[in-house]
Amino acid sequence: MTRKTNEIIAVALIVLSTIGTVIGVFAVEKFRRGRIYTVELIARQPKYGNWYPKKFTVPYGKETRILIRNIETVSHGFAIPDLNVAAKEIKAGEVVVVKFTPDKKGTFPFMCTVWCSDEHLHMTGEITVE
Ligand SMILES: [Cu+2]
Repeated sequence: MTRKTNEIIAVALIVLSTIGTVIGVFAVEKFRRGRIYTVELIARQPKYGNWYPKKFTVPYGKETRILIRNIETVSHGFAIPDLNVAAKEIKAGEVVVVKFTPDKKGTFPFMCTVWCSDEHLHMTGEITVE
């Protein structure tokens, strides 16, 4: 083989392995995303609308993440005591992600854990695992 042919083969191998890597990364990412169940939750004081949604369902045994978006000017918190899930303080304007795998079926309360207003104790909702 000539030197030129060797160079062409080398370049072809580099191009193929690069394409293969890129396709592989996308495939793994798609698979990973498909495996995680995502819920988006908005946090508001009860007088401004409360949790939205106030009730939601997640699949039993599947890795779940909840994106909690605080669209207010006060801090909120988040906890599902029955499932051992809690978020740190969610400051105004922040998004906090909690990840867990529901290991119990049923309907459980979730609530705000930071004193946000005089209606704080009404800032509750329900999560169903089925
Ligand atoms: Cu609160």
